[in-house]
Amino acid sequence: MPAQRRSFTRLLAFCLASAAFAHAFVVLQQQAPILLEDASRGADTLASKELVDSTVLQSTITKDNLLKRAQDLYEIAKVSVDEWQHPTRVIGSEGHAHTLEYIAQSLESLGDYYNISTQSFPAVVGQVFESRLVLANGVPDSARAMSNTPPTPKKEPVLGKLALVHDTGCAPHDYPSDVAGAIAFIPRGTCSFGDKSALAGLAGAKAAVVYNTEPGNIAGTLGRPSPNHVPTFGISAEDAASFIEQLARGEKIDASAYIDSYVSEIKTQNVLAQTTAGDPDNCVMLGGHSDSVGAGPGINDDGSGSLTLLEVATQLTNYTVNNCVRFAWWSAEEEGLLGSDYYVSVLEEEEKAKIRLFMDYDMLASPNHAYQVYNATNDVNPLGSEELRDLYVDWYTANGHNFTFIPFDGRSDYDAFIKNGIPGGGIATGAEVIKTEEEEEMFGGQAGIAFDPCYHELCDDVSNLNLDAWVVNAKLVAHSVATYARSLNGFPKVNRQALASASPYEPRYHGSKLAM
Ligand code: DPN
Ligand code: ZN
Repeated sequence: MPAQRRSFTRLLAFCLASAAFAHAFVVLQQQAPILLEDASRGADTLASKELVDSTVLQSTITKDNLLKRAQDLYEIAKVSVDEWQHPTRVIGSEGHAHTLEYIAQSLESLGDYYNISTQSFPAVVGQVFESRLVLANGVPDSARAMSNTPPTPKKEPVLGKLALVHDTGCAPHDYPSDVAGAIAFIPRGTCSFGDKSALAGLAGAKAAVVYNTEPGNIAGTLGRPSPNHVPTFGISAEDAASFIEQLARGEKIDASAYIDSYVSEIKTQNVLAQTTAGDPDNCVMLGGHSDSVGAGPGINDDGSGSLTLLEVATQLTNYTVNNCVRFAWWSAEEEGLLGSDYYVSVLEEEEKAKIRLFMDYDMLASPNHAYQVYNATNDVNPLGSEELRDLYVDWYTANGHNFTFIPFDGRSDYDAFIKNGIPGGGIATGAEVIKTEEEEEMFGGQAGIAFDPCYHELCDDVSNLNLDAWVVNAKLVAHSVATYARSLNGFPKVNRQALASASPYEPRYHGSKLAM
């Protein structure tokens, strides 16, 4: 990463952090008795507004407004072109920094309807530009540099003997003395790739190769960078087999490793906005993610969700609410749900209790769309998830739209909420999965191709949006907000005391998802 961009990112992080601090300061001041007069004046203005109503809020959603926002977001993604050679809003890019600014400034322009804050957290960014592993004069087909690997020194090849590591390579004594100055050859399993790389580094290895112990390749990440990491590859069990045998027989194998990459830990930010009106002990929360992948501008994933939130947040300011509404724009979703994970991880128990439900809005305008509802049932999710699911079902049904249920399997930002006892759910329009004949009958579009053929690709631009599906879903988002902002009567309350003894969970799509 060029130093110039790094310093810009740092500057932005600083500005956002300062803005958050300034804002927190203002909030504190408003709560001080001396400013009570101001606060009550604000309340008068709110009281003169009508209570939010679903039909009315839905009627404020227009294709023009959504499209304009998508066009703006694409222009923002283009700010990254200098450095990325294409539009992107990946964390750490200027396109993402400008996305955060756009969200924060749009919210700030809404006056004092919301308390706005940003929340900084660490995330790793990295890219592998080029790599090559040579073992005994041959290049194993399956060899791939791991994500977040450091480059080889001066981005030049390192040479050494291949040194077989004992057991799983998860303890220092698994690394024999001949690892020093060599390229460590380590089996997969038990501990993370990052741990293996660091132990190899501590044993003096110049580089490391982790080989699979089950059929197939390894697409892994070293996770958080460590000064002990060495340049690290993964190879398949098939490619490794003959080398393991040769090394076990005591034969020597020459190896060379080359990686051109960068990796660094940056700060990125979630943006949050909470209505000043409404019962702060009973909040309706919803979120989308502000970041895209590096490959493209992410206008559907998740421009569509995060812009819907912004539009609904804007329209909501014309009404008052009974329950507080909290909007979140998560960062680093694409790096493994980092922003939402961080947010929930630092919530006190009593703060968790105030979030009555969390609604996830990730990909609402896929070009070959289906109307998908997360099948969040109460038997395996916090109580209330199913009521939320049924709100979506009832709305699609009442408005004459077909829908399908999709697995509520933890692949988006709702996961940290439900794992912490907060009811959750959401809707989506599909990513890489291929549309079936039956779904073509239900939703139109084309069977045999993906719901979003541009998922995580450069072509996820404005032309990738299905605007009609987007409007439908944005109205449903408005409906969900209006319904619960008006009343949570009858919406179940989670017994959080009973939860305290709940068992820990195995995350699947989180930051460490590919680490072992
Ligand atoms: N929205 C996708 C992403 O951020 O990469 C993840 C996703 C895809 C979630 C399909 C649910 C279903
Ligand atoms: Zn997404």
